[in-house]
Amino acid sequence: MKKSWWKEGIVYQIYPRSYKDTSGNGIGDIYGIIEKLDYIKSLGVDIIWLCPVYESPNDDNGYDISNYRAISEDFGGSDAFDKLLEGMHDRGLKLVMDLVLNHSSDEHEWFKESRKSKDNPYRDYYFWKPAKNDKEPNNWVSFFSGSAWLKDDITEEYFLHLFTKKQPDLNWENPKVREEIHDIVEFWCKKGVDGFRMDVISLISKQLDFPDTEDPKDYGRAIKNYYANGPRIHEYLNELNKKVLSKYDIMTVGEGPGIDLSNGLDYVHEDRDELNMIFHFDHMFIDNGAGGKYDPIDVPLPKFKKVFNDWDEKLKGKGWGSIFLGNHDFSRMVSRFGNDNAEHHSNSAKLLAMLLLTMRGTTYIYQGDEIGMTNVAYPTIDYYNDVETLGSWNEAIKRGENMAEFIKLVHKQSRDNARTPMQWNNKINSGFSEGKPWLNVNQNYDNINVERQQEDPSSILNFYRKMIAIRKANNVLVYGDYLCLNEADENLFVYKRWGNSDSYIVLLNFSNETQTTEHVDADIKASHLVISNYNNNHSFNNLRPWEAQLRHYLI
Ligand code: ISL
Repeated sequence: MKKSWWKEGIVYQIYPRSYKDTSGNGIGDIYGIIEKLDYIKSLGVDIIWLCPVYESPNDDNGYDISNYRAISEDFGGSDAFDKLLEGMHDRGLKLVMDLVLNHSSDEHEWFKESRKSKDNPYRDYYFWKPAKNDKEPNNWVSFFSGSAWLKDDITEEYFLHLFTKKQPDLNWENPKVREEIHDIVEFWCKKGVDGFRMDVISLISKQLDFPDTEDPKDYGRAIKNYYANGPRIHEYLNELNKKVLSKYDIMTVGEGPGIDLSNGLDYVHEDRDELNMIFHFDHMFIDNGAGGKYDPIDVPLPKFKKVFNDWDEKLKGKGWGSIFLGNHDFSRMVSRFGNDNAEHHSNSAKLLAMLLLTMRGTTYIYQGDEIGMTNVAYPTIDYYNDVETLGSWNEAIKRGENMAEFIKLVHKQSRDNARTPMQWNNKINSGFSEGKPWLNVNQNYDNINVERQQEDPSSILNFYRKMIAIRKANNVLVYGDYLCLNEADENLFVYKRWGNSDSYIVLLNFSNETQTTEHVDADIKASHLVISNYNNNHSFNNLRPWEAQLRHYLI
């Protein structure tokens, strides 16, 4: 495949609200990121994906933008941003901005105009519909509970909002909207940013007859069949690429709810000039039961492996993948896919790091995962901030659920698990802020923090550094072929990566018990150990709980 910096690069994702507060107002800011640039560089990563920092009323923590060209004063304004970009480029780090183009804030000038009257020139910037039989125009449910339509008093029509009611969906059918969007993207390209993560880009083209879904409660299906992959999606992406993106050396990664194996390649095929990469969610929604996220089911390891195997097979030689196990919208990866009990915490976090850094596709590391930050369990709902969590909580009350049980689901599934402040040290508020943090710090910061792990050569943090250095030094781990050697095995994930002259074998024990590898058909005997998460006795026959080995041999 064609080589490029964004295939070889390793991405570190920052949720700025929770990274580092320098002003004392309890909200992380851009100066905080600047303060930590040397730390970020020391990880060995190449690219920072910065979650939204634009002006926003923060109904959804920045994913509701009221001015696409201005940086929020809460985060330090545009001076801070310019300094950040300069500080990053000085260190050879690239910046990927988060762009939210499916919807704006209802406080954006366009929407303020749009609501005013049916003949306002901005009316068609959004989707307005009259009532149908005195009710909403259709039965669509928003991502955050309740109808996706809200009636506005001024004109008594409904507007579409697939997310909160303060996030009206933009009407990409309107060429003026697309022109505005092209200008915004060009504005940031000219500023010198190096790429974009495009929020819910799979949703930008709508089915204009807005058909009812068969079953609004079957949410996954509604997203796939009704909200995502609309009729003009590829035309819009192609146009954006042609008019703006192709003129710059930048990377793009589209967030893709509703994208699956049947259509994923259409977004990233190298001949199609649309996006470089997408985030699909096949492994992230894998534990959603019939009732969705708050109805979780157990996931056998083969099902998890199959997602990686199938996607690699689908994309290989034609498009490029994104490898991630967590972000600001999901539980902490070690609590979810590893084991965050004291005994297994460190090894399982390192095992997941090895997975992230040995798969084919660009690696994305979410802030705090490099020290194994875990889920949080606040005692009551009052501690939670996330609009999705609160919406689901209110729906559960309406359904008459047992809320003492439901809080346990919130502990497991809330997006706030990933949004607790970064744990820098064991001082007040984990070194995140001198003020009251906007979201409470996870109380395990005494034990899990950057400062402590810096000094410990066998820490999770230092394991990340080593794994990153290994990947960066060995392009076989980037471009080499991939094959899973044991898809059916319930406990072990074993795969190889190989090039013309050498090969790696990755052995991962996803269980709390020792497992034998004797039944795995692999050339393990001739290999030597490159790195492991255990310090001693590296038998390849028996893998201890959560043991991870990267092995190498010449072909
Ligand atoms: O968070 C989710 C599940 O709990 C997802 O359904 C998520 O809402 C979806 O992947 C879209 O996420 C993106 O757009 C949202 C924003 O709230 C998320 O933070 C963002 O990543 C709306 O802009």
